[in-house]
Amino acid sequence: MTGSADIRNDWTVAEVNSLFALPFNDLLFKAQGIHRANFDPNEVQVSTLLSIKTGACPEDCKYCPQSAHYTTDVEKERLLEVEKVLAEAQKAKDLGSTRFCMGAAWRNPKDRDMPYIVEMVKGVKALGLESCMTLGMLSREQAAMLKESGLDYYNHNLDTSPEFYGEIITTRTYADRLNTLQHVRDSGMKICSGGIVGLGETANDRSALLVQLANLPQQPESVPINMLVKVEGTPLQDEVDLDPFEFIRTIAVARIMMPKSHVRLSAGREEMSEQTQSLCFFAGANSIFYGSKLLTTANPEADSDQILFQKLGIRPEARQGYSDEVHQAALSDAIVEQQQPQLFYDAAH
Ligand code: SAM
Ligand code: DTB
Ligand code: SF4
Repeated sequence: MTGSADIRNDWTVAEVNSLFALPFNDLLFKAQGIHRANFDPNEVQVSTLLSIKTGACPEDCKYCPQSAHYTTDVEKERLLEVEKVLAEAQKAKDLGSTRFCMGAAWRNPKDRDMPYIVEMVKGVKALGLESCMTLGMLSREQAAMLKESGLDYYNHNLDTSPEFYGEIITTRTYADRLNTLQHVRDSGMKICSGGIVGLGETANDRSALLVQLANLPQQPESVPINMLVKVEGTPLQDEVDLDPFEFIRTIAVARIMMPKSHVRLSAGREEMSEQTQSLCFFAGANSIFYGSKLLTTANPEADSDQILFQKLGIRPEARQGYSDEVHQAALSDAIVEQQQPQLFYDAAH
């Protein structure tokens, strides 16, 4: 065990399998109890994503519409200009987002890209937003440079279990991913790392992924759980749907194992009912991507999320370190604007 007393880094797959096997109500009750002991259960952190460099990626991740190995409808784009990125960050802020996450379809950033990346981070920070980037593998030096420029979070997912990983990605190894996470941790940035479910993995693989994440020397501050978005042209376009209850269970088990991390109900919300999403919040998810686009695929429109938050009495979480409402105001205002008598009625009964 390391770190805080209630954080464990010695989980076993067998033990996690038995959490998954609990009756649904027992599992959700346990997860909700742990959630309440660590977070305000009615607050959800809201992040907005932007693809700053789209398509033509040399990696072969079988789920990904941006891989150059597959033919999809994704339009390739060069690295966006800094001004354009900052204009999108401003829009995200106006909509009430507190974190701006920039993603690039790269194996790793090239040194010639770094000056532009650094300007983007500085600009996003100057707007008063938290910043996150996901650019592929990072060297120790690149991680230090990003930290120096003010980057708060770096996203790099383990995606699945070590055992199943080779079925999904062959162009970089699990060890490469763990190395990048170590460089990010050593730089002092916060880690955002999670995975995807619905890739055709087994229940044991889902447990093994969560064991990898929870047993890192220090648990990731942010844990995105993505449901596969099946994109035409990718090898996983016809993958069988994962039962939504299995997805909700995955969120609940992540919450139990990583009690102080934000667990993000990440890709796949566009295909989920409001009720499935609500059970994910009950199971301990307390972060979402907000805004009509993820990187290349659709996400629920901002106004439908505002309505969902209002129905559930969920408030957007303030930016870390800001106890006041400055950064909450825009989204809270938007939610108030969405309120209608019928919704008040629903919320009160
Ligand atoms: N290229 C960088 C990398 O892979 O590290 C950053 C961007 S990549 C799109 C970030 C993550 O998005 C992946 O690790 C994967 O978990 C998730 N992702 C990509 N395509 C997805 C899809 N079709 N459905 C769900 N999640 C997806
Ligand atoms: C993460 O775990 N999910 C986000 C973010 N990190 C970069 C990406 C989801 C991408 C979904 C497919 C797409 O829109 O291209
Ligand atoms: Fe490239 Fe990232 Fe997509 Fe893999 S997930 S193909 S690394 S953009």
